[in-house]
Amino acid sequence: MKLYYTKGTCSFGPHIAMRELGIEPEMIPVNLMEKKLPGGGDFKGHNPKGYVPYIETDDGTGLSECGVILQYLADQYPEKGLIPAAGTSERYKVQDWLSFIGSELHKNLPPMFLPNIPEDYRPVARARLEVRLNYMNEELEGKHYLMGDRFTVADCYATAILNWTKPAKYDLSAHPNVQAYYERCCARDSVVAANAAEEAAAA
Ligand SMILES: N[C@@H](CCC(=O)N[C@@H](CS)C(=O)NCC(=O)O)C(=O)O
Repeated sequence: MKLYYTKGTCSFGPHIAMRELGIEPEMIPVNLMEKKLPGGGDFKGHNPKGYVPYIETDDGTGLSECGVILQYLADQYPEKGLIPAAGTSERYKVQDWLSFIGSELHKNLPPMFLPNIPEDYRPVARARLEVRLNYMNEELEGKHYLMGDRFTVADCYATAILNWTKPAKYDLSAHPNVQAYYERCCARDSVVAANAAEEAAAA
């Protein structure tokens, strides 16, 4: 299984899921600015969309959307319990979270810290994010993870995205359940291992 990734991006979500599932990925770093692979190869020759994450499975399937990659990975190892069975209401609830993270968190956090964003848009993104995190904070009341006691691929994705609260200088203490949840996710062996692997590859 090949994981095309860039350190510090959303590709960390699928990377966490792989570590949870015991998959040792072949990790291929992507230079996102130049769309280049190590050795100068053209990343868009693999993923024409030019963004990470991108995975190539052993049967040659290529997948390029976080929420789909995460479901694909978890479905390969149903016994690991990283996602409920397809067709169940729990599965739709995980998909609900994946979609929320993808459209409401993933796309509202980067405008707070990326360069080349009009300065007057930054507070707009911040205000939108705050509303979304208020919702998440309420949902996490009394829960360990987004689905309750069970860690799922939605938590893998959320961890990768909440990492950006650091460069965004967004103080999570205003959302104490989210803050405790994020710290709980970061302490998992899978997250520690994925971090270590990306650090080692960058060294
Ligand atoms: N629709 C994709 C978006 C992935 C995405 O935004 N990737 C960012 C990194 S977090 C990226 O590679 N950006 C570079 C680009 O868009 O050219 C998904 O949900 O997985």
